[in-house]
Amino acid sequence: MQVSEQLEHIVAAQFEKTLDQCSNEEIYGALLQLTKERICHCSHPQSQRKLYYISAEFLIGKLLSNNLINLGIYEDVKTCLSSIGKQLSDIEELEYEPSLGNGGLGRLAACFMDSLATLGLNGDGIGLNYHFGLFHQLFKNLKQYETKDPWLKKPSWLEDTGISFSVEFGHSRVTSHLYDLDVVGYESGVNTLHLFDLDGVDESLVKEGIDFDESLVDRNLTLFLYPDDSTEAGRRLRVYQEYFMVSNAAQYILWEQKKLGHDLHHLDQYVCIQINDTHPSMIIPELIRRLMFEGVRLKEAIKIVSHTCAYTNHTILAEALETWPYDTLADIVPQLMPIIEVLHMLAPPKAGTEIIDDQQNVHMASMDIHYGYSINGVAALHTEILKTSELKNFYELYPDKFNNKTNGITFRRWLLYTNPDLSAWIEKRIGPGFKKNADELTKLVAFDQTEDLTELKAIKDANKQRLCAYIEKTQDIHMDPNSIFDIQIKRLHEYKRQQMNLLYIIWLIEQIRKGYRPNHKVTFIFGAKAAPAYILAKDIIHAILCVETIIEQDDLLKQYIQVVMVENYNVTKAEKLIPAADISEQISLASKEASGTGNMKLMLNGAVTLGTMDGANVEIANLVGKDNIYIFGQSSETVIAHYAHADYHPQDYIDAEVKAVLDFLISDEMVTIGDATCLQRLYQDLNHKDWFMALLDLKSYIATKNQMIKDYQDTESWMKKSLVNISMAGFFSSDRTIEQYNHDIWKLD
Ligand code: GL9
Repeated sequence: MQVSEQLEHIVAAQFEKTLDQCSNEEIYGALLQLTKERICHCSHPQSQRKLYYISAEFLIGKLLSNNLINLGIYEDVKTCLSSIGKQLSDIEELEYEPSLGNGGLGRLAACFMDSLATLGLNGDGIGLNYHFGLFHQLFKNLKQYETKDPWLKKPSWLEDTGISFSVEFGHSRVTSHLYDLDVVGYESGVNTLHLFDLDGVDESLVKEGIDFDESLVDRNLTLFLYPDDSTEAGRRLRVYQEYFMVSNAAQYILWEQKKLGHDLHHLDQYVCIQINDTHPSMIIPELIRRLMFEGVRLKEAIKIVSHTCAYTNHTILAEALETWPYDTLADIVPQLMPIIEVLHMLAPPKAGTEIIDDQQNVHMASMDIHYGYSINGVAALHTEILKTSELKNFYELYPDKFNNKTNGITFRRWLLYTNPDLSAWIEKRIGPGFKKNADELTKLVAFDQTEDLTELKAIKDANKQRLCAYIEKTQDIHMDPNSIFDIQIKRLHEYKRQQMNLLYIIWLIEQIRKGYRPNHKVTFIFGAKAAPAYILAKDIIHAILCVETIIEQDDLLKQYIQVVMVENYNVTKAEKLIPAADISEQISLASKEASGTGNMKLMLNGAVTLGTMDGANVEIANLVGKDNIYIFGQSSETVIAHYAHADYHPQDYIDAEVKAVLDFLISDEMVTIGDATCLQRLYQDLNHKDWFMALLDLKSYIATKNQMIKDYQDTESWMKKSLVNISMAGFFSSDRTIEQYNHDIWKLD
């Protein structure tokens, strides 16, 4: 049936109207139903062996357009709507974004779901159905405030399966409820994302703040995406959520496998489980326990599970390598403790690889590594660092378990959807094959004639205009589309060094005031949320917003520079920002950004990277060559050595020029508009601690960024760089990543 015909049918049945009589809300409802009806005709991949990708986060973003694209009816729907004077983008605005993740790790899981379905691989996701996603960020008095983010509205993509399990804790027992979400592949099959929830969640328990009351666990367990691990209550909530997730996962997997008639003694032949960071690590003892309920003896259950589970490490930052006090676990999940004890005792006795350490802390990653059959990092450099330093002791025990899987992104969302004009430009030159085989993008390098590049520039300019209109509409800020758009969008974290970017801007302010006249206006765009309890991150946001205001109110400065901090950065905003970027800021302290995926999205959309040799930047640099990327800063070896010798002191890097930049933070003009306490704290930190070494690289950052702005003047040569970046981005398709996972780890046939 034609799209228009089907839509008319749906609205006639649902609302007794014709399409042109419908409100946008009604059209949204109808499109949802149309999509679901079409998905019913897609088939699930059917291999014997199945992957279960368990993750505490799936940052899926809005689904309507993505599903329409993958079903191949996006253009038809657009045309149909425009025939009645409507725009798909207006309808899309009505959809709430499911922000079920904090950042890259959750978004990666979502890209993986898309690629699994697209490649026809039998792999489902398992996670939690948080009622409130990552908080909504508001700026008030030049500071971040957090408000709740309800997203579960009707109509919704979620399907109630009626499936439920019982999950026990030390002091309570709860009943779960499973909701399923279809994940449609591009012109291919469909997989399922299973999101577990509680039966009796009480949304009214969330007042203004976001806090957890353990006595109400049967009503609030899945209320929010773990918001705060700075408090004991926050950490305990996390243990509750993690166990709830994996206990449901274990029960679901065994239920499904038994239904398929598979012999649980050979579970490892039929099932592989990917443990996404340490949040799902308790799946190991829980699955062992559940297998024992099914009559499998302990030793055999351990062996089966060890051949079933594989672990991905996403960061070397200690804060994310979870360890839980033994007593906390014994209190919340006492049933796991005998098994964790056994796993601890059976593991090879090697210093630094203990599951339970002398201080009675349980190390989740140690359990994953001893009892998983594969351990992977997420970019070549990151995996090397795991092997040679962070997980060195484990690597000596199990060299064969270690492997690298460089991250990727789905090109359906991050190119076809976000940048339709660029997609058309590409298709006109190399045909449509790149949509399924991203490597074909390399054919583009040949299209570097003036006409090609002029068109490419026009596309970038139009995307910048669109972003300007959007920012004007949403934040009432006017931006100059002819300025250079220098974009840093990612979680706010000291290691990502938004503060270093800010110090550059301050340096530039001081230069302009001394008489320097930049030859091109630059708009510095930030998008970042700070974890609610991360004080210094919030101070950095405050300082950025203060500088934004100072420039805005200064007639000289605003001719040359502007700072725009985008409020409530999320997937939807990323989709609008990325196609408009000229410069992609990837300036983490070398060794700290495991991979990054925003770097890949920006490159694919023609931005040129300004970055350190960190994470996947290293691979980007190798692919595009040194003329098409701007690299600065100290190497990861140097940085790791500074930490090892504890010999980094910010004072060693403060000369008169740097001092002037730092002093600006607590200058009268900052303190008059800002909060002196916050600004002082940031100032003191940078002067005396600077744990993530912003000052180490500040000078080379300034020089490299200046060079970049200068080079932008030569439009044709800049656009060539942009073209090379687009052409070489094919390697970063998540289809490639997933094929590698499948080939090396999952082996689904
Ligand atoms: C992260 C890394 O910091 C990123 O560099 C990496 O690209 C992604 C995906 O592998 O994983 N690890 C991590 O804990 N987060 C990452 O983004 N954190 C969040 O998403 C909150």
